[in-house]
Amino acid sequence: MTESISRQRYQFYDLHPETADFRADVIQGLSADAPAILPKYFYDEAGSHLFAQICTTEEYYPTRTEVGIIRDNIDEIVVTLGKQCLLIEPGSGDSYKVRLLLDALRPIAYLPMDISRLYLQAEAQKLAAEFSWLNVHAVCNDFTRNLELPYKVKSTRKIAFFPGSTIGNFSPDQALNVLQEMGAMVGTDGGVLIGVDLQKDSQILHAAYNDKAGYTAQFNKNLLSRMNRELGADFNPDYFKHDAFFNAQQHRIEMHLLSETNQQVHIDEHVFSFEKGRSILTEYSYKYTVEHFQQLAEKAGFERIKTWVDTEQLFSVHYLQRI
Ligand code: AVI
Repeated sequence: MTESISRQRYQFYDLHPETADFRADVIQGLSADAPAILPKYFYDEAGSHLFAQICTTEEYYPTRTEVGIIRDNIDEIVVTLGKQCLLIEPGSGDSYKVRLLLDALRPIAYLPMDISRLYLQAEAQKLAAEFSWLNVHAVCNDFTRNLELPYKVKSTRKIAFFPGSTIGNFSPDQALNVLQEMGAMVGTDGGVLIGVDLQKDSQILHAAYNDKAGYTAQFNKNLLSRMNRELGADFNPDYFKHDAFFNAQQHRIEMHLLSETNQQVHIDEHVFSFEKGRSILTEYSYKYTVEHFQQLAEKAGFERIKTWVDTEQLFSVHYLQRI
């Protein structure tokens, strides 16, 4: 379908993403030699709420640092990206950070993309009400599987906005693939504005994933409660311990749930045995150097146009242009 940007300011496109099968993925993940659960399952309602709380903690620097970088460099960001683009945000959630860009960037339209249909609709409509001049075209999709646009727009530059270092939750191979898909979506001359967490002193990293208030531990353990709630599992969250550490060789934070005792857990007819000290891997969060991320971006078919970093060199925001 080819269409010009419609005069109707709010539109909703449902690309009918396959809803992931939580039960099948959990059973497969827990049956593996190294038990693991995909990090996307953190984000049920309770998990999303806990993540928002993590972002407010003293120790979790990425959110406030990225916001600071965007605020401090907004003029240069706008000059670099250019106005009047089609601004696309895969995995837009509450569209919080894009609000920092909209008034200055004045995109022709903003396309938030999210798998959570009702949440997306609510947040996109809120945004359209808040920015009375903005075209908001919400797209319900699973960006990890399908990054097609719902319509073709000729002669408008497309820019993807991918903040928060979500790219770090993919392995480097997967991250390369995500960037390539984004490149295909934005096309020649299109670009990506992306937030990437940087390698740093391991104590700072350790603290960020082990906040004193315990929100990250609750966020991690919420996976166990979620399996109990939704799958009828019988995990006792008290018998598992939040474990997050920096793996310096792999340049990544690893989050695990460690069994504190020998125990068995049931889901349907499946029995999972955990010896004391056995772990369930729940998340990787890769940390890059500016140079390593640039190499990855180049491999994915982008040219790095500009990188903004905070004065403490904690976090980076890159503008990449598709070659
Ligand atoms: C969403 N993602 C980039 C966060 C991160 O830092 O990897 C998720 C998170 N996990 C624990 N704390 C925050």
